[in-house]
Formats: sequence, C-alpha cells, structure tokens
Amino acid sequence: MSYKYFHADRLRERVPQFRGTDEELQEAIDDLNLLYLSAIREVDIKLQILSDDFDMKHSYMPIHHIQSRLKSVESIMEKATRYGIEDPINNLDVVRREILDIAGVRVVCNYEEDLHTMSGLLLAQEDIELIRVKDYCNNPKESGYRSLHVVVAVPVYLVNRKKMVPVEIQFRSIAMDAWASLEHELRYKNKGELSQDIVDTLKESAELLHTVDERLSKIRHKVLNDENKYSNY
Ligand code: 0O2
Repeated sequence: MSYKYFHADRLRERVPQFRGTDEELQEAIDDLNLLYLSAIREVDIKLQILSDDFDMKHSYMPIHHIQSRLKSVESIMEKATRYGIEDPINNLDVVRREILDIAGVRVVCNYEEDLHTMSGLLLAQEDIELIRVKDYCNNPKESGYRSLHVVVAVPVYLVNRKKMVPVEIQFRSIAMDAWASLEHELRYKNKGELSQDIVDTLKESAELLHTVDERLSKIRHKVLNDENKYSNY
C-alpha cells in the first residue's frame, strides 16, 4: 500500500483553488495520505490480532472480513464544503479537525452481537481514544440502514512526531453489509433518486434481514449452549 496516492501534475487540476506551489500541494496531500493510511493500517492490524486471539481461544473468528478506504481529495472537499468549511483546500487543519471519516474501515462480522464485542475490545485498548459512536444498529436510519459507527483516534508514530489520527470504523453483520452495499449501488445508479415504492421496499428488506440476523444469533446460542463452547464471551 503506497501513501503516494496522487501525483503532483494531476493534483493541481483536481484542486485548482490551492494557493501554494505544486510542491506545497504535493507535500500537503502526501502528508494527509501518509497519516490516514497509517491510521487505517493500525486499526486493521489491531482488529486482525483480536480476531486471531478469538480464534486461538475459542476456535471462532468473529470477523468475516475487513475493508478499508481513504476518502478521495474531491470527496473530502465536497464534504468539507457541505459542512460549511470555507475554502477547505487552503484550510486543511480545519478539514482534518472536522471531517472524521477521511480514513474508513469497515468490519463485517458474522453475527450481530459480534459488532459490540469487537468494538468493545478495540475501545478497551489504552492507546485508542473514543471520539464518537453512532449506533445505527439499535437506532436504524430512516432508509433502514443498520451499522455501528465508531470514530476513534489512533496514534501514528512518524520520524519526529506522534499524531492522533481519526478513523471511522463501521461494524456490520454480513446481512447489514449485503443490504448496505446493494442499496448504495441502487442509489448510485439512480443518482440518489429512488421512487417511494422502492425506498419502502428497501426499508422492509432491511427489517427482514434484521429478523434473519436475530434468528441466526438465536440458533448460534442454542448450538453453543448445547455444546457448552465459547463460554468466555
Ligand atoms: P462511504 O464511502 O461509504 O464512506 P454525512 O452523512 O456523510 O454528512 P456522517 O456523520 O459521516 O455525515 O454520516 P453517517 O450517516 O453517520 O455515516 C455516513 C456513512 O454511513 C456513509 O458514508 C455510508 O457508508 C454509511 N451510510 C449511512 N447511511 C446509509 C444508508 O442509508 N445507506 C447506505 N448504503 N449507507 C449508509 P458515505 O459518506 O456515503 O461514503
């Protein structure tokens, strides 16, 4: 994974409003990429270690898979403008303070209860700082979207400085992730415009999948109790 994500000649055309030189622009973006990609790595490795330890102790891996993404410069600028930050490309310090999902990690777990187990284990680590939690599992969005969003700050140690860097972690079950991916694609394909009928059907589908999640958890507990395994959860 390279932090040199963007190249100077292409950057200028993407953010023509930047007031400094091409070199200054490149440096600012490289710095942003290095910090946020490093923070993603830190979170990713922490979660993998937790999952491996679960596997060692209980022969069970709660995490199905992990994905990560770095927001593009355009997307950061669009969100900053939406948040009312004036001239964001020339005020990157404000952007970094206000936009908390420049680094994003998505943790897809097997069962719904794993989301809180994994987020709890991560938040218990002493070098992790909790910034914000949005629990869309217990309080789903109007669309039907369910997920546990946790924003943390993780330390990134560079040659001559330490920075606490925010990362948004979305914890989802497989069912929640499947729904969100398909709904996102449908919305994207229709440029955000979906008829009320489709919106209602999508919401209903999210609720059905939630019922399936609950049912699968019950089955799992039944099996685990029967076999008396994983008693340390
Ligand atoms: P990406 O690339 O998926 O991350 P915002 O709404 O962005 O102004 P905030 O507080 O970050 O501000 O919003 P929120 O709703 O807490 O989290 C936004 C992210 O959650 C989205 O990221 C999606 O990933 C996901 N999300 C939220 N609501 C929905 C939904 O109804 N459907 C789907 N499929 N995903 C949702 P981005 O920014 O869209 O991009």
